[in-house]
Amino acid sequence: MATQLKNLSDFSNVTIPDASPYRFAIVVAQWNAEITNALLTGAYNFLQNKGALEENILVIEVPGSFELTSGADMALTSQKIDAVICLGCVIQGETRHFDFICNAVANGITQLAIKHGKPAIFGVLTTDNQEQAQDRAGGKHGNKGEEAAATAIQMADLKNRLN
Ligand code: DLZ
Repeated sequence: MATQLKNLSDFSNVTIPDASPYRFAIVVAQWNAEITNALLTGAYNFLQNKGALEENILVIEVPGSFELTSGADMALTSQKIDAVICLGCVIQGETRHFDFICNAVANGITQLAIKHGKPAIFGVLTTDNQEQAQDRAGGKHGNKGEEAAATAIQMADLKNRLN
């Protein structure tokens, strides 16, 4: 049964479908682990709260956000997964690394969804500093891992209804 999502300002009027029929992979980067672990907790708990079974949530760690695309591709290729959630945190530094990683992962995840015909969700924080990241990983701007999980459920359900 669909339930009304609470506590997320951007999603407050959105009805999130029942997640119990679906299998999810959460691919999480280890760089900025304090932030990405908080995103993981938000995403994992959200999926469970919407009915996803523990055995239907596969968590995969990759070194950095740049590796999210290949980790998610491996999951979608080798496992029966309905949607993959990519979680990472890229913080602006003094070099252009930030731009390369952000562009690569955004394009990579887009291509991944098209290649597999399955939802691949961009749950990557791209911030100027640590404080902005904390604000979005359980701080004053909520937990973007929860929003990524909500999107994954919505898209898995959409694909199911279109099939
Ligand atoms: C190298 C690097 C840098 C400088 N910054 C981040 C970051 O802020 N967030 C993140 O997730 N990963 C970072 N990385 C690591 C890259 O994502 C990647 O793991 C390496 O470039 C190896 O491919």
